[in-house]
Amino acid sequence: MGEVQLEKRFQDYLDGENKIEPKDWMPDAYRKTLIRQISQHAHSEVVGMLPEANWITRAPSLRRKVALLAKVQDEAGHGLYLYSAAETLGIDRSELVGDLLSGKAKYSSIFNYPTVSWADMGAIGWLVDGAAIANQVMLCRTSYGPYARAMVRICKEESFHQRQGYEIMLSLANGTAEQKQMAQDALNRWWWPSLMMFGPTDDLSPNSAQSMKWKIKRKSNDELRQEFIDKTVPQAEFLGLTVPDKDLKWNEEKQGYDYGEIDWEEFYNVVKGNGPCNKQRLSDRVKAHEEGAWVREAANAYAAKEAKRKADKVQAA
Ligand code: BYC
Repeated sequence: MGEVQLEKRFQDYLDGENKIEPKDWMPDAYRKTLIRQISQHAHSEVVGMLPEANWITRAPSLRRKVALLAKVQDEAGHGLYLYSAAETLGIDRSELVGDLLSGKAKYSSIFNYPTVSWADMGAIGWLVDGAAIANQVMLCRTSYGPYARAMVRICKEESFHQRQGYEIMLSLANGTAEQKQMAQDALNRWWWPSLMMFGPTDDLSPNSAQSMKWKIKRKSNDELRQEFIDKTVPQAEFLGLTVPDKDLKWNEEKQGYDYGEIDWEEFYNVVKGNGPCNKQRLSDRVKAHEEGAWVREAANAYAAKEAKRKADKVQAA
């Protein structure tokens, strides 16, 4: 069968709502797009541990510390599921990690902002994990089987993360005037960067059209951003906090909120590596990778020993 026919059969298969599995035929560009997206997603989970890990030792109570520790640990697990999903596409994890550490690979812009107060732990859980859920629920139906299955488990854990953050915001918002102000300041800091997580507007999103056709993405960047805003504004109102957008207004006709202009210059600047914490995040990852070399070496030595033991056993039998 020629390439054109194979591609048509592939598209028909997707249009029939079937999942693509690792050994199925797929166009090269589909494979590349998935490797790009899944690895960026994995890197985001791993780099995403850093802003919150910064507060584990300073959590205000044992209960908060335990919850935050569990959340940060979950993010490491998400990174591992996603690297495994990417590996099913024929790429080696060390290559992906190498691209992250050299600064070649992208990860979510949101993790290049600093966490300056405890309230940021609340805002991250509520807004950042909230935005992640909005995006990831649709990815549970993505067309590539291993990615879709990883997302189901990740989404369950993300909803705990979101509630953990909202509960911190609720305590602060119902606390002293100073605590309420901390919560408001955190909302002010994280609102706009959270909206940027969904990526550029649809007309400026180079990958969207093809990814939607291949059913990798099920909803567009703007659709998801709108859903997130519509869900989150009432949550801010419940907290008694103000969303920092003077143009935010309910639009009866579209049954959704109109919102102000996102600062896309800031977004592209952060994506290019010039955000407030890009350099620190990368150097922290490089340091962690170097310091973890002995663990990888030990695991490899153990795997080699086990393989030899098994081979010797077979030979002896
Ligand atoms: N930041 O054509 P577009 C978490 C890039 S972590 C940086 O729309 P696409 C958590 C984009 O990659 C959850 N770059 O792209 C962890 C593309 O660049 P290239 C993270 C961005 O892929 C710890 C270019 O801009 N979630 O939950 O169709 C603690 C053009 O964009 C961003 C995921 O990764 C950005 N925000 O759509 C707490 C979800 N946005 O590669 C929480 C999986 C865009 O062409 N990813 N770019 O040079 C996706 O769903 C999609 O990749 C996106 C972008 C919606 C993000």
